[in-house]
Amino acid sequence: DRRLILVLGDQLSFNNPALIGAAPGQDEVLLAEVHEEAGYVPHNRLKIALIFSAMRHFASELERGGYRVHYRRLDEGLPSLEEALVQTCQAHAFSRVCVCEPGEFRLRRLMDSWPERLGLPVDILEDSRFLCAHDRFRSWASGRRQLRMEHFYREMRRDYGVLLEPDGGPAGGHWNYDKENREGWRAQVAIPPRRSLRNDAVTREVLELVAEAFPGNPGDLSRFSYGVTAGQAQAEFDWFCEHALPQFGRFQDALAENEVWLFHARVSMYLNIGLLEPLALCQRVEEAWRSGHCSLAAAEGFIRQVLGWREYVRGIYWLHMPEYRRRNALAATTPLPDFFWDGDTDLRCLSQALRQTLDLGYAHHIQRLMVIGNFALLAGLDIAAVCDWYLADYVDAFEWVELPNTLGMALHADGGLMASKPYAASGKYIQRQGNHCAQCRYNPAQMTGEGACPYNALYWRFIHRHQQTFENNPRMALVLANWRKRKASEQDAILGWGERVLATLVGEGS
Ligand code: DLZ
Repeated sequence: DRRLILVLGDQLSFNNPALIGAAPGQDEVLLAEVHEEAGYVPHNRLKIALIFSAMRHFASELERGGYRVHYRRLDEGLPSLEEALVQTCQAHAFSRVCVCEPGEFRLRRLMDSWPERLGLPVDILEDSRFLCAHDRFRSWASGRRQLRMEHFYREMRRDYGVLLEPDGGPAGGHWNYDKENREGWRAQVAIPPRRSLRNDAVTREVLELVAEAFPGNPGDLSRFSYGVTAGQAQAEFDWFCEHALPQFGRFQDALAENEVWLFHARVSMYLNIGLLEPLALCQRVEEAWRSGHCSLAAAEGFIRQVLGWREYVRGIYWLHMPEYRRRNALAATTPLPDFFWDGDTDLRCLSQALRQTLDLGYAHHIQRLMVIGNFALLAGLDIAAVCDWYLADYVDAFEWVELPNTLGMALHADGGLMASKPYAASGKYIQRQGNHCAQCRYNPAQMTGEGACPYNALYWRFIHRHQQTFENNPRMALVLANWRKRKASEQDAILGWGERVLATLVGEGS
């Protein structure tokens, strides 16, 4: 009974359930760089490089662990994972194929036809690297009218005994210290400089391959310095715990001029391809708090993202796909403006967030949610186009995590399933969170006219257009009342300016 174990590019862990219990002398492993996976959206070149280099390094580790590994490189020209399997199964005698379930619905669907095509049984195993199994999420969700992250998160804290008092209550008396995670950036403290990794020969070869094979994709390969092994990823996380975690809590939502990493952990890309595991990170961060190294707000802020939010969005994705992908509750259909591909706009916050996304495949969550996402929401940009852009451009983006975050949270296109109100904000929010505005040509205190921050009029235009939708939403009552209090002439001026701004920025307007 000899099995062929397929390991996907985002499943690079010995704790991959398809590898647990496998027999190195007998079972063999297939990893394949293929055009279908590398091309279903125009991925950022750093994302492709990260995945290919990490795949190649993991293949070496598997060989060191005694496995025979079939590794197929992109320049062999294989079109798809299916074709890679067909060829490997034809050349060698296997009794079955074994794979961990993929993170994307698209690929899960494709796998349905594999047994027939291969003439072999295909075992698809549940991905045990996540902390909330599909059944667990379904039973939590069933019978609930609203699926709020906060309630889910508390159950996960209890399930895993994370940040609890001995009596089972939350550490420090509160479940959530979000209010202490929102300080704006005024350069209050020094940001520790990141160590930059030296790319080894394997990575350098991958960088050359990617440059050649994907000349038109975004991504500045000369700035590639991500970890590509579990050891390097762990070293980066250790660095974060030591140097950045103590300030992470305060500045989780901060927007800082010309600062890419701030105090962020920079581990989502490693978690999402299997180089790090979520529970170990949470336990290490809890330990940092218990030993007095960081505040409870910092530790809880990190753990909320990993144990709460990350598992929650995955649950939402699998509960509602494939229908979720087609939702467009606010009827947003405006095509993406060109500056989404070059960052060339004079809105300073937006330009910086877009440029670093395009160059490095990274922006932190407030840039993604409140700068780029907020702009897309207010401008009514086409949901599917925005979602594909996020999926392609972030090094940590796979659809299970990207789609709920973009479509549900940032764009409010799921009709409020995830978020009880839209994350819409004017320029005032962006000003409060950071120091972009001081050097921007637009003024967040001005509503209309040439110098006015475009987020302002776009914000009120958005509120005006969707009044009916939010009429009975108690969390929107104050905003709606504020809008309606304004004189008709004032409203007209703001709306008129909003249309002009939109026409200038995205080449449209109604
Ligand atoms: C994202 C990606 C890319 C760019 N290339 C490959 C590849 O060549 N081979 C592979 O096995 N996986 C790749 N991946 C990751 C897959 O797209 C990912 O496993 C699915 O989207 C499911 O999450």
